[in-house]
Amino acid sequence: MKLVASLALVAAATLALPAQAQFAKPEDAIKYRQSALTIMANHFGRVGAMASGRAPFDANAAAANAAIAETMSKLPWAAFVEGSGTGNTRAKPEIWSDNAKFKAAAEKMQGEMSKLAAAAKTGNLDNIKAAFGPVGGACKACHDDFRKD
Ligand code: ASC
Repeated sequence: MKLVASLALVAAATLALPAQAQFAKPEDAIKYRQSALTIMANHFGRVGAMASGRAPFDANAAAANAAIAETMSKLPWAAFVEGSGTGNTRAKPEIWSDNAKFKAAAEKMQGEMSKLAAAAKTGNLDNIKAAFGPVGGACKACHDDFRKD
């Protein structure tokens, strides 16, 4: 079916995007990953406000925000290119010297964020509360090891 084929192409192009990300200058890569993480944190924070009761629970908003955070969670990693560890960045050299560990930490966060997005889709606040903490823990673990204070 043509439509299915077209959708598959779009999906493939979208998934291939991060891996193909090209940056003219190290600063561009730094700006890109900081931007992605900023947007992710903003939408993750909106879900957190509901999970903690600081904002009224709105199931549709929670699902939409968690979906955005999940999408954003996939983007920063291709921008940790070699040579982008100095300048306007708190990235630690260990990102590149211990890259397998960094990748594992990044994947852990993405996995927890996907679980949060799935929980938010259920429309059940208790499911969201249960899935929220592990995401924050994964953010923190990576910051502890790979981000300067
Ligand atoms: C957030 C955010 C982070 C993490 C971290 C978790 O909402 O912006 O960087 O959670 O604070 O400890």
